[in-house]
Amino acid sequence: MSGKYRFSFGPWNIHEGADPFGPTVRDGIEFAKKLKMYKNLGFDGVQFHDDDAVPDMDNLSAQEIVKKAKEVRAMLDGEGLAAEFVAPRLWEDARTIDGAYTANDPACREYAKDRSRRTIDIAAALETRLIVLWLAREGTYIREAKDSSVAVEQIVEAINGMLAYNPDIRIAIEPKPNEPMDQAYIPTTGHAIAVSFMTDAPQRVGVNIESAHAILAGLDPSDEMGFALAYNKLFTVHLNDQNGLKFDEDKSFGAVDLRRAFNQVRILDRYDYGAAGEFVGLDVKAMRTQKQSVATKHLANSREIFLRLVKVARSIDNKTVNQLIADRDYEELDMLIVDHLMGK
Ligand code: GLO
Ligand code: MG
Repeated sequence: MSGKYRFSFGPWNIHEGADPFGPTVRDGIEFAKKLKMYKNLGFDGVQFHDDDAVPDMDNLSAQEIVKKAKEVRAMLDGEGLAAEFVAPRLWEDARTIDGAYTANDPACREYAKDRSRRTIDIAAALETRLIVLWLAREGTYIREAKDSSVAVEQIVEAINGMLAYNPDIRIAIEPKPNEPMDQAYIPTTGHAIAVSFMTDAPQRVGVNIESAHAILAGLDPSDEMGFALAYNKLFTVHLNDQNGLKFDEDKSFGAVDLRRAFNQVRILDRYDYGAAGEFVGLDVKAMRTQKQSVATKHLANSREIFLRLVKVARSIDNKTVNQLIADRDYEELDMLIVDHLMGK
């Protein structure tokens, strides 16, 4: 059973612990060393930002970028790892201060589109077809700064450009309602799926649902997943956990609300998530307090919690569940689920 799911995380999920109020608390680990940690932790897939694969790419030619990315492909081969996706990092350069595809300055929008084409080249060199778009700065700090209707057209136009640039790629939009922006233009799964239908190839545009992002939008992650599954658009997931409405915490999966995690696992397992090659992706951060030697436990623990919840989900007495649903005795169903989660 545990063989059925393949797990992935990004190199940024092993990090030095800096936050907006304090510096790093752990040493950096070089990329090649991080790659060596994947298999030991039980992971088969690597999620990439474009510049995780090709650092300093804005100062390299398109040919140089592909050459570097091919070197990374060889490193992955050496470790027996797959590249799950590549995401353009469109939130750090000075040209993305006011947004990337929705920047008010056309030259900045052009930079974002060009950078996205380089990301696609990197994905091809790493032998993955999946591009993740976390639209970090596509939104506003004040309502009057941009036109929210034009912004949607600009996002669709950028996506169409990417789809045309390489007919093999698929794009998973990762919605998030806020942070770094006050208000993001594509805050939820519903928005992302609606955008997909405005593009030239809707079947190639889906979503990456992050548990914490759904929670920040006041929504239940498992229902968001169900919605995407109904549209055949759940291209990948970013599982983690989140303690209420505050900054994006990226806690270990299931660490805050086990029942909420259980329901995510239950719907993924019920709909055979992974059967079409999807990875169970994590986007989790170690606590700042964690010492260097144990700063990967959040990854191993999240995976372990997922696999244990698969067992829990599969061992539920569905006959009784169905009877209680038929009887509309949801109090008893509630108790049955809680009992089951408590090991009874
Ligand atoms: C931040 C996002 C971020 C993305 C990553 C891949 O809130 O979750 O971690 O998932 O940059 O695009
Ligand atoms: Mg994420």
